[in-house]
Amino acid sequence: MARLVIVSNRVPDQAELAGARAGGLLVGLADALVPGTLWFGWSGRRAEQTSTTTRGMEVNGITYATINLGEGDYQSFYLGFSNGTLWPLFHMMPSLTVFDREQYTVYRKVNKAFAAALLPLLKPGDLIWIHDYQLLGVAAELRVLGVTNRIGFFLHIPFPAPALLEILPPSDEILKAMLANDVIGFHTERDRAHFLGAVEAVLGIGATAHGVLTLDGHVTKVVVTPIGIDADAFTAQAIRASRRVATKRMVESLAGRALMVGVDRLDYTKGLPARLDAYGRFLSTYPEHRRQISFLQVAAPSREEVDRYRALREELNYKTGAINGAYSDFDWVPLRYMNRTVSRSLIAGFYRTARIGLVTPLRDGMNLVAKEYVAAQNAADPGVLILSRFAGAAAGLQEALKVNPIDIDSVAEAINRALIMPLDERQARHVALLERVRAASASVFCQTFTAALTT
Ligand code: ADQ
Repeated sequence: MARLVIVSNRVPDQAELAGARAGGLLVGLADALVPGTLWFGWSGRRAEQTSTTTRGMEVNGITYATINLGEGDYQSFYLGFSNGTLWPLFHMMPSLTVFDREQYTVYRKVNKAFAAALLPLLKPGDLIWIHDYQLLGVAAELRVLGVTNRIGFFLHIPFPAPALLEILPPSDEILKAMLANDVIGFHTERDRAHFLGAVEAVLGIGATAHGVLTLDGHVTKVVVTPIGIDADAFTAQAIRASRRVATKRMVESLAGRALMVGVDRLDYTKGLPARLDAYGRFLSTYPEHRRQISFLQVAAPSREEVDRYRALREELNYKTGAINGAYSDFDWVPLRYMNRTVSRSLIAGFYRTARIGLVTPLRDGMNLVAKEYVAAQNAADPGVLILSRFAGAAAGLQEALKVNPIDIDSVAEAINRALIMPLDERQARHVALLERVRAASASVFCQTFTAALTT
């Protein structure tokens, strides 16, 4: 079997490999990580200059090869073009999107540096699988260096509607660079349609009925391969977690009240201010539920060097104070807000305890929290998933209560509906959802993508 070479912006560090820290990519790729695999990317460390050679480490037969990023490159490539331009634009938030030509030049330079550092590690027959928006140009740079291996690219975030992509000044260069891949994968049909529409609108290239594009004689197949989790393993983890002292203490602290849980990276795409507003609206509209519910929101710190993220943290602190100030009683706090990373094992216990999982991003590639929440439930007495229709996960989780996250009244209504939902309806929804989460698993994701890449 061909060796798989995974290329991503960040290579997991020791803490992520040990499961102590959040890492969506690691969860989704677990099945592809067989001994012999090579994983190449940034170490997460900054140096004076971006490295030209890699440093290797082997864990369980998998080789992790990393480079460091120069401080200036980190600012322009990572914080700048990747997270200040592509991240908001691809999440369809044009008003938050900034563009700086110099940052884009550095983005291209760093993509080239990734390709150059990877080149000496490649062998004939390797399957190269590149991940995410930071590395849109790596396949094209590898082709310039003469690499003829099969190369695939998977986008973990949404792909914007064509009219939005056209806002990006170098949209033509970026799309052309992407077409140096042999396979391009997206989470949903909507993302794929947006991409094909953008290629048509910007480059004038139409796809065949099977989503095949041809540029200068090179053929690219565009596929939909939604990422998933290992549901059975997560169910087992949640059962173990429910027996832990920490989970028991959490249950005791609820004093018989229903728990609602939200788990996110602290990011403006996750819709957290609107979510807190919706909870405030719920408490004011349904006074009968006051004192009967406790909402735990975990928000892991993320991209803290960026002003917008700092401002978001302040806003959430303020809103938390306002809700608790208005509704708390001496023996009841309506909102528990944890602005820190919590281990997966603890989170699994929170999910299982929670009567409601509240997942309301404004826009999300997939959202694995929705799938984890479903897998963690006790089938005999399952909780209810409230899910934004703008998460990729909504395309595959029909039995969730779907909401538009900016319509805070509809979210408040959904919370009420979930709280009063009879057991038989909760069970029927959960059986169906669990089946869907098990079917669209992490291993199916890896297998379908690598199969498309092989043929
Ligand atoms: P993320 O935006 O990071 O990922 P998501 O898919 O929701 O988001 O979560 C990834 C993992 O991080 C999950 O396993 C979750 O449990 C964990 N996690 C999230 N918040 C956490 C917290 N506060 N504390 C501890 N763990 C936390 C990107 C895209 C998504 C896409 C994934 C995978 O933005 O849309 O689903 O990649 O493709």
